[in-house]
Amino acid sequence: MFATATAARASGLADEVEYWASTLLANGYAMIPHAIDRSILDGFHDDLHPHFEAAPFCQGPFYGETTKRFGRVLIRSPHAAAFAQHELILGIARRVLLHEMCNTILLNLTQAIEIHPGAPLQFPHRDQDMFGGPKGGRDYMMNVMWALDDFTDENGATRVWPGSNHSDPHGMLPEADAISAVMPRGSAFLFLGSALHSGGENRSDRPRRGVIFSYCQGWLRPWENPWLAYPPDIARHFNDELAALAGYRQHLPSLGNFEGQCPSVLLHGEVPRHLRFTDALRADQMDMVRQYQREHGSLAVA
Ligand SMILES: O=C(O)CCC(=O)C(=O)O
Ligand SMILES: [Fe+2]
Repeated sequence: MFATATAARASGLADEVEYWASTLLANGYAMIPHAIDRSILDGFHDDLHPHFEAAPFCQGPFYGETTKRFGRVLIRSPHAAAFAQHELILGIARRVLLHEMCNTILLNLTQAIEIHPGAPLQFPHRDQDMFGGPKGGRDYMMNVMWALDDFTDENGATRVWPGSNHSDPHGMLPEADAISAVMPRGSAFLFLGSALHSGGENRSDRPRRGVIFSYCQGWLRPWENPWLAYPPDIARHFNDELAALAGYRQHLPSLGNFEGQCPSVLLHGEVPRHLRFTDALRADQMDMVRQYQREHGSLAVA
């Protein structure tokens, strides 16, 4: 009975992941209304409120001088984990970002953004331009903008150019083609790293609060340095999946290791002065190594 219910739930989740991932890949964005429990949303907002109050306005025309931002959201509220580890959203991120050469995802950043009245349109951009690799037909990252307030056309809802993930990765598009992510608080607005977007203009008399959780392929250097944002003394209080998302996991083969081991070794008890370097290879790489050893008569073949 339990197994059947679990299997049904798993296949329901897989179908949902497929639905949202194909919408996202087709249009460059997808909006999931009311994607989190109201009580979690309220608790999260209450915890972040003093940080929004205390944060200084940003400097520079991109961040916006009438906009406040702060990072390290996982340490600002115990509710942040429910957003970072949202089961459906993680499923979508994995579906969109993982492939045979990319076996993990990372939190690319967590960032709270408060756009104040009078803020102008933000410069339209594609977030994956932070990464220097080739562009066009590939996605290195996926963003999730969580609405802490209702997002409206007047208060600076994020804008996106539908289908811009398929257009010239370096080109701008007409202002008139942008749409606003108008959504009730608690909704999640997903957009690809290749999608042209920007913060909206706030013509209302109240600030607009949102929080971005973004995910990138695990072989990339995340925008927000996770090991400084969440050093081992902090990350040891995270659950295993959250710690892995925050960088305490290797991307095969052995990328991001600590003394030849998974960096999660730093989160559990005493760390020995010397650790044993331990292979963490992709299956195809391990096969090649074993094959080589067989052909060359190595004594070390297991
Ligand atoms: O605040 C927003 O709606 C979007 C901000 C954004 O895209 C960015 O700063 O990269
Ligand atoms: Fe952006």
